[in-house]
Amino acid sequence: MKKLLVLFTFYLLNSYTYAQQVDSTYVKKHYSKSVHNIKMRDGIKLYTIVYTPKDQSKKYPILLNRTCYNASKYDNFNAIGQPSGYLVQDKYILVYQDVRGRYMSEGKFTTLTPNIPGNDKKNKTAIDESSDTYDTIDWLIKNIKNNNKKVGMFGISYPGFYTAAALPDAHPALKASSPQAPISDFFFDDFFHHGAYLESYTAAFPVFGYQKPGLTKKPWYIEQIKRFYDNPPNDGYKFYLNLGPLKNITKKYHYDNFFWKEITTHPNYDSFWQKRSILPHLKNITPAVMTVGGWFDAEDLYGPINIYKTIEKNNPKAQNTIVMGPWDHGGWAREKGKTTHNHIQFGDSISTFYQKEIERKFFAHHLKGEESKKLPEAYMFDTGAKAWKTYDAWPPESSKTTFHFGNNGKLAINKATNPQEAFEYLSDPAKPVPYVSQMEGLTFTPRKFMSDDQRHASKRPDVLTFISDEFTKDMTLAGEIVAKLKVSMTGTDADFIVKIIDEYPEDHPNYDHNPKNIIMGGYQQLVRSEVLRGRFRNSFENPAPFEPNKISDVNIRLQDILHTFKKGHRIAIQIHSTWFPYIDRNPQKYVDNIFEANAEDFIKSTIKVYGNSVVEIGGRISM
Ligand code: PG9
Repeated sequence: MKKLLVLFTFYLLNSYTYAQQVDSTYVKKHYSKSVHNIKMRDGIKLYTIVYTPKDQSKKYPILLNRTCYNASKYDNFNAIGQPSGYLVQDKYILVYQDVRGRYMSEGKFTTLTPNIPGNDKKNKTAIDESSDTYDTIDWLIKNIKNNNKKVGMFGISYPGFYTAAALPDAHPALKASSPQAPISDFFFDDFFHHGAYLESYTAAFPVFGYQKPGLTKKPWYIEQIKRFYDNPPNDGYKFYLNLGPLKNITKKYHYDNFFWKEITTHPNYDSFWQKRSILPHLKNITPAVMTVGGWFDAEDLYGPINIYKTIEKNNPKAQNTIVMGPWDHGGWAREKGKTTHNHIQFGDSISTFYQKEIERKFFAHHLKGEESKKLPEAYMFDTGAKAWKTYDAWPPESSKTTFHFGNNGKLAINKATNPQEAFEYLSDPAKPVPYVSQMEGLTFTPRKFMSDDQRHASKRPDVLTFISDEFTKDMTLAGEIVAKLKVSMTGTDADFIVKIIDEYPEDHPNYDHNPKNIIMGGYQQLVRSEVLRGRFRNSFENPAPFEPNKISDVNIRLQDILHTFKKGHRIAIQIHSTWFPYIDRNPQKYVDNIFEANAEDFIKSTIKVYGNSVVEIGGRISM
């Protein structure tokens, strides 16, 4: 039990914890704390902790963080979590608030609160995160002493969603907003990826699936988490395979979880999910926005990229910046010295650089009027060159590179080959492709796989692997990625996973942070990957079965890339149809709702990918 709590707390703190350059002694010395239950327009009170600089000789901006992950973890002058030590030392009025229905705040928790357009203050029932933030900011600037009437917001993950959700109809005092690893839409972030369910998230559902019994500073769902973690397996692959169809998760674990019920009764992109996307509401944006994400963020990579792009499209004149670094989920808030993601090293103190030179200057400029060079439109880390690059547009006006599949596993670049008619494999849901190269236990959320070695997959007959010649000079791919596949199958549904891989030369040196068995020579590093549940190939709202043995188009948009394939490396592309237990297994026989499928619905299927399929990478690409 204690181990469970430690693990769970570690996840929450570690996922969103800034490097702790300051400790509670510093905060206690320089800040005084007050606690307020701020009344919203419908009368519900939200629990809000405020730290005000003791030096009252000047006025300070407010930095607001709204969270579903327990504002009280910032009690006792803890600065861990957010903001970074640089911001704490620069002195702001630091505000942490439990969102409606969480921990010490009143009201009912709603999954990804739908935005109600128009912040009509007269309508006391039109409640969403925009109205709650508006009312909070209005109260703070009127009641907290010595504030300079300017407010900044930021948050990582779900708190990143609350930051983005405050942008529509924003309070005029909101001058700077930084959604970080923000969820934008649960059908593309976190739990679903293009219709495939992320089975690797299954143990996380208790966090969001039970309304709290009253005001509390402690998690109320530990008993439900214990259903998984009381006796956690060593091998998640075997655990979930033995569990069988998803309906057994409902039976054995989440039988009383309202969020699991929402997920399992809305398997398609219906109005339930559509109205929870924040993207359609990102119009008339007034604050400066700096959206931050990690290229290896397995949870929310779609979110930051698409929040930035949507703001850019709807508000071309907005001050709108995107920052993407070599991080996993919220990695920019942690400084370990050497920046690594799983087996790969990217450089030293990259999070510190971001906190000190990018984030700190963003808020100081917009909230304190401090001079600083205008942030570039895009501040992007090249994960192959392992260096920051700036762009005045994202995606950049770079040319598109087209990859063609050739015989004998060859990958041709910008020139069609004359391949065999089709490449085929037998996809068997009873023997799915493992999504990680090493055995791992239960995941609270998936992480390591985003830059993992793919040699285990290359060896499998149910994985198509196409590899280029060795590069004689560096090749940089920057921008969007679309896989335009032509496929057929003996079944009536299938998933398609597409991976972009950087194959290292055989003499590549090992990294000293890895165990001895991790050999970097010949490493096939995953750079970008995505899945599409084939039934959604024409529409996420209206799925359709495949006609057996009939050629169909399946176009898959992967998330963006900035990666230089160095001289001596190769690029590889993999295509397969199972990816376990990262995502659930497609029965490959069309059933209306896979969450209700039975064991006998799972069938083998011979899948063909035709030679005239291509993958396009770079610049802006239309589907
Ligand atoms: N990606 C984080 C998460 C959401 C739901 C379950 C588990 C993790 C987050 O957005 O907070």
